[in-house]
Amino acid sequence: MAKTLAYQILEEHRMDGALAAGQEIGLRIDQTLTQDATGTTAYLLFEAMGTPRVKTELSVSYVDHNLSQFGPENHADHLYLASVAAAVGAYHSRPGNGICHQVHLERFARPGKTLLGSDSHTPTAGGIGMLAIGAGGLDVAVAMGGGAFYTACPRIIGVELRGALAPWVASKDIILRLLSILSTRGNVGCVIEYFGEGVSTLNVPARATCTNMGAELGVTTSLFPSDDVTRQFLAAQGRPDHWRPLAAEPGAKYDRITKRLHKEKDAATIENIRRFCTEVNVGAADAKGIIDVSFGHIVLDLAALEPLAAGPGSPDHIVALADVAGKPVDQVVIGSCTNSSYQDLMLCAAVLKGRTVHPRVELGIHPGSRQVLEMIARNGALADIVRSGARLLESGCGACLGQGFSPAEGAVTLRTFNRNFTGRSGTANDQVFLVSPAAAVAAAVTGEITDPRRLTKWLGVAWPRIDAPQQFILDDAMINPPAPAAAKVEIIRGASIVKPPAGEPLAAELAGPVAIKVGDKVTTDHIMPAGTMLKHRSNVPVYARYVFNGFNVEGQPSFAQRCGAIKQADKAAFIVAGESYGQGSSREHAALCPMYLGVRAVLAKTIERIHQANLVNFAILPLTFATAADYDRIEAADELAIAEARKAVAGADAVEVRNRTKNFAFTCRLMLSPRQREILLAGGLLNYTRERAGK
Ligand code: MIC
Ligand code: SF4
Repeated sequence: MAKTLAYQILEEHRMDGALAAGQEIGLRIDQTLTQDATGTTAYLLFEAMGTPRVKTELSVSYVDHNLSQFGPENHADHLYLASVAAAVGAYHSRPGNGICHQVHLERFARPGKTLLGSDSHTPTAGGIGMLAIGAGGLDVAVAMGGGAFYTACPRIIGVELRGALAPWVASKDIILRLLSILSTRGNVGCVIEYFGEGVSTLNVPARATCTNMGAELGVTTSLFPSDDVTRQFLAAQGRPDHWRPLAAEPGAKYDRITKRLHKEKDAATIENIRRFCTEVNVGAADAKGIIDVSFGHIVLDLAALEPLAAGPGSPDHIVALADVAGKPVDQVVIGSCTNSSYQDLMLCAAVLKGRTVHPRVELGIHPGSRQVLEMIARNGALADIVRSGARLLESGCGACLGQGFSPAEGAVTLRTFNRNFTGRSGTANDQVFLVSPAAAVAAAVTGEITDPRRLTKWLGVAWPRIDAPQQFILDDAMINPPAPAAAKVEIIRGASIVKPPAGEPLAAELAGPVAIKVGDKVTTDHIMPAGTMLKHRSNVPVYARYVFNGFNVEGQPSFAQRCGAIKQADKAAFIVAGESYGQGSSREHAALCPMYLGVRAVLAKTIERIHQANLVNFAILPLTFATAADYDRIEAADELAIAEARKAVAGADAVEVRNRTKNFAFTCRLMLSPRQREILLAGGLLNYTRERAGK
């Protein structure tokens, strides 16, 4: 049978398990990446495993997330990361060198290889034809030690691109359109594979914008073929020998996808599935309005795409830019691993040239990497940006995760980022629209949401065609190579670098109160906020004080304090959640810190892939309601009990949970692979890995 591209790479890297969708497979990982916010824990866990040197072809430790350096903690992280990378054989990309995904794409990503990164946007490298997956730091640490990465063998969603984008319409609009079709829910265990004649019209950074934001769909990764455009990009990056042609085999079949949707709530999504997917079947609605919609592959006519935006609150609140045009804008930020490439910034510079940022707007620009910054500095585009009044921000993540540039309450801000979960900007009541660089810069000069296609007519700005450079400026001086194996390297550990706590083997019975009940789409940003608390990542006891910080009510005990009392009473704490619990980032602190506080089980309607794996890795039972309505019957502080927790984890697919307060029992599913069961019984992946190494 003709194979998809994803299955070709999976087959080349399979170490364990069968290549059948839904089955757990173990993959050989060629490269890993970590960043500072997840990297300190990943390296501390790697050290705890006792492996002296990394065993991958390449491991890179980036510093890009927390560059604010208020207080000593960030710098202490940088010193630890630089020294530990040198000691264990990893490369270290120093602060200032750029955002991990952008730099990895430029300097290291290779078609046909596998990459595991402790960051959910690792799939950015899929733009070059690499199978790149985001995971928790502990999974990455295991891969650095040569262990397989375990994940569900994916179903493949085919996305056929036809034609070419019109002027001012961007690859960001492709992925926003996909978000309007697939939404952020219900795509767990899938891979997006792009194909079709439209692929060759997109340059590598444009492809990477699509694969980057595939993370918002909740898919395992996204993948483009490796073709002549890829070859040219790698040659311009001085790496022609890293190219390898790759594509799906002719006649490869993509999976038929079924989504459970709500007739009214998801009406727009259903309509889009009808418009953009092949062979659509819409089932009949049940008594609760739930419909099964199944469809074949997605077809996007690039020429017909229009500029889009994701409205405040979620990356899948998609609106046509033309429909919100005219809304006054207070702030614009261009950057992030989604849209901060050379081409992105050149387009912005061309619009800003000879103009001043609109009087009501503050414009900030984070170049994606030092390479991008140097390119625009040397060709003069930076001068046009500076002259326009834009504020030049560091080559790093910055505003994307609330490290500065927070908007005023209620202020309208347009960002070229990938996430706009409420509060992520650092402001509780934020109004963040996610848009393409073209739409962002259009708003920056007009002071209102503007369809960028109107710029030509309104301001006489000709659409600037930005060609891929024949040669990028190459300088890896800010990437420290590892020290030779025989060298003695002192690992620098500041006071804030604290060994992460180990998990406890699962108890026979779990009993205790619901420490919190939350609704649908609670992201890891809600569970474990970044912002000003980010600097505590290397110190779990301190960072754990902020779990569910946004849900804490002044004058009442915080989530951490409630958990403290539960722990003192020698009970287990439970979390009850709605749909898509843990969506968003790979941050394992959203599992590690609750584990530290004594949380032993999460009961949710559905749990997102990376977070589910992180819960298992940190010995928290990921349970899903067999009957979604049981969620409504539980209240915060209810006492729950799982009498046979250990026995169920050892072998059952379901477990009975008793609500002792309201005196009823209900069933939860335990969707676990045999390996995950062993991990939970052992008290987490670290204990499990150590036990196996001992054997
Ligand atoms: C994000 O974009 O949410 C982050 C910050 O990059 C996270 C990683 C983290 O929390 O450190 C991610 O995407 O995984
Ligand atoms: Fe950094 Fe934002 Fe990308 Fe996360 S999404 S890696 S915070 S730029």
